[in-house]
Amino acid sequence: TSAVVGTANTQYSGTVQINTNSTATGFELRDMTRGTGGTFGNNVVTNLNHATSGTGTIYTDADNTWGDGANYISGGSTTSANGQTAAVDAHYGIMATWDMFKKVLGRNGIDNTGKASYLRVHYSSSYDNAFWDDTCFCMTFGDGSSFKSLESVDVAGHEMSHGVCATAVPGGLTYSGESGGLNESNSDIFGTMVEFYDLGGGLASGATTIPSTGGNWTIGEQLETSSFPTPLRYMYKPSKDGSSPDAWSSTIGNLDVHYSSGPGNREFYFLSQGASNVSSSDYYSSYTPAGFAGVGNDHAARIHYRALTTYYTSSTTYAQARTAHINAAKDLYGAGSPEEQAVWNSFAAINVGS
Ligand code: ASN
Ligand code: ZN
Repeated sequence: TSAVVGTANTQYSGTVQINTNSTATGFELRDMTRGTGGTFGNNVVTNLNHATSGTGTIYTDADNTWGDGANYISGGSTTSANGQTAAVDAHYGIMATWDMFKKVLGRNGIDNTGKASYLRVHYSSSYDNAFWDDTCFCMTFGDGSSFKSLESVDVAGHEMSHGVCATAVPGGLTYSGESGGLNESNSDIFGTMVEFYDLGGGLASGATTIPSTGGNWTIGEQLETSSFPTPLRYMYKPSKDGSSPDAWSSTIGNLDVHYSSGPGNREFYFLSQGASNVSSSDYYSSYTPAGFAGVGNDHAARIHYRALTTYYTSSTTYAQARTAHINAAKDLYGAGSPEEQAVWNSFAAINVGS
């Protein structure tokens, strides 16, 4: 077998080049260039064919041109059955995520030793979610029902980032209470950074920085349908989802982790973009300073990553995260740097340490 490059007609990213494997009988959806060891020896994509357990079957193809680029809505006019399009979207999303972590942040894959993962698609029927599982070291995607098929780049990046968090923080970041909100927020932050990296051409160019324009600050906007016509989450103003708070309060740990993530997402948005380039109704809370400068995606992502990998523990709270991010900004950019100041401002803006 040998590493080759195929063509993929994706649902969410257009026609792209993907890394595949040439075998004696055809081609395999196996990335010979990313991941070693693990269950399959490299990152691969498998077809669950609507089952809810098992490793699934690795996708194969006769001509190394994959998918049909159709706009799949399970239960809608176009269903994805067990087709390749979902598989190549997932594959592409993890290629971009893997490279963003490696090229920008210097992390060797999910666990920093390059251990391969696998991606299972067509989980169950009309399943409206995707998830990471520590025990299989794998990611799983449903075909959607209210949502389109779940394999957008930001969602793939979100799921793989759960694996990063689980291996980067000793013992993992406990998935309940405030630490659970920070765990979810970490996945939304890196899922969004992957989207900016990808849309800025980072995968093809091997860029070592993350651009600050070209992506967006919502999660799952590509999955919208007429029955669910909004993104899953709004990082710049979490309360737009109707359930997430914009700022920390002492009871935030009682919320579902996908809502207690809101202030963490908003803090990162402020850290990157500052608080002056959104309309006042979109950023204002009584804690928000009149306006302050952001440091851009690249520096914000490095600060966040250093805080996560160097200072977080399994029980980190919002107040402890603030200290972690201040220390990370000092380590990377110096005490008194604009980056350190932006961390103070961005946490104050979510009512932490204000
Ligand atoms: N898609 C969800 C997530 O990754 C699944 C879950 O609730 N854990 O957060
Ligand atoms: Zn998550």
